[in-house]
Amino acid sequence: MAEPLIDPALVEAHNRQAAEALAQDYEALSRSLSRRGIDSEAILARVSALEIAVPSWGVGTGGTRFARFPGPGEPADIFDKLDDCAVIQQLGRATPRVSLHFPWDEVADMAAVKARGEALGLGFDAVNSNTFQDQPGQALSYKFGSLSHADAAVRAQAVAHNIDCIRKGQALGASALTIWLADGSNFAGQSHLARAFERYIASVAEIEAALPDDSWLLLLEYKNFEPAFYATVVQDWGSCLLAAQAVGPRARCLVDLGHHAPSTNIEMIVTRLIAAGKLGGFHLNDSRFGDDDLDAGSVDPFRLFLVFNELVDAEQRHAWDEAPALMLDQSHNVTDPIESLMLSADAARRAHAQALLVDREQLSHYQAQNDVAMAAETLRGAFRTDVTPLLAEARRRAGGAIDPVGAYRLSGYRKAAAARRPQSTGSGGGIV
Ligand code: AFD
Ligand code: MN
Ligand code: MN
Repeated sequence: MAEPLIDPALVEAHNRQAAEALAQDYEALSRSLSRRGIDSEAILARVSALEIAVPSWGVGTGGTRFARFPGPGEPADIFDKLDDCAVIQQLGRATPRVSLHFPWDEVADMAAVKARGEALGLGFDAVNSNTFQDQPGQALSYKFGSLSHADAAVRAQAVAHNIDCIRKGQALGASALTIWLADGSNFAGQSHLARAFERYIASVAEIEAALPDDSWLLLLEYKNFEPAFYATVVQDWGSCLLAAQAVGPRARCLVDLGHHAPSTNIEMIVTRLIAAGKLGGFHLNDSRFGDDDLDAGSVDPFRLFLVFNELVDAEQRHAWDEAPALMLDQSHNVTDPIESLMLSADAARRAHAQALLVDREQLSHYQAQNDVAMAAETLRGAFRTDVTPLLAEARRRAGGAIDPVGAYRLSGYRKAAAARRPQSTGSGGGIV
């Protein structure tokens, strides 16, 4: 990290206080893993390599449909956001890239954004387009849709915006565009379901044709409802898969964990998309009802583990050419976003580590024998393993904080940001 925003001496001093206990706990964990035939150093190396992108919109305070309660020291622009993302990376060492959102993060000089990111040791992940809001001065409204709009002129405007996002992504050194489409209808009969989907696919195909080269991917999100409640154009993984298949090899599906009905078996969807060669990436978060955008693993850590379990299994089967991209997508109404994002990244690495502990040979054996209890217990045994010391040790060795939230609170970063940054006033509805 070229320019640490938190005093490294503070992190070091904070780490020193916890170092002895960590050494003991990591040693104890290593011993207990070794009794299971697992080399903790190998798991630590794998976990340290797991990178998760942070959404630029995640470092601001979100809201509900009803209100937004701004927090102190909220970032005012992309440069402030990059600072906050750099703090998350400095302390957590799991999130080296930022995913930008346009036009929210728009500035005249994208090279300056790239340069600032580099100075902070940050790279750039997938860029995100926004056709779910009208922008000041925009010629045509998205009130009744964008890429699937009945009017070709609105579709053309939305396509042009997405292509502009790709160009901005190129300037940043990104290599994917993520499209989340809010298009849909609230009343039966409002929109022609089949034609709206065809129009969406045709628009996405135009965007795909504008991708710079084969290293670029188009990540298509699906979402079961909201803001349209009767029929969302890309409402589920089936629609998303059909679209990605129709558009071509560079179009892939993005699984946002919050975009399913409660009790949906997301890990099964993951296996199907992998089988189709169409799993492009994830937006990690957690939810109880809908698109709650809560911290990853905060409601159902077992579900997060089961998703990572399928990813580890697929990797070991060589089921893909390219691992799916991991990104966080969350919104914070009642927590400090920096803390929440650090905790979510930690939850992702935890689930990954636990998934790496699954004895797959043993699991296959029990599955073949139809030994249901022991097959289930094989998974649960891995999930029950407390890998906290391993995650902390990975951070410590990478120069991060043993306890990122503790170090962050001690640093007074938020207070200093609040003194420096104008208080954000927006208090209307704030879904992001
Ligand atoms: C909204 C959508 C979706 C998307 C995000 C950023 O539900 O998850 O990724 O906005 O565009 O939260
Ligand atoms: Mn998302
Ligand atoms: Mn969402």
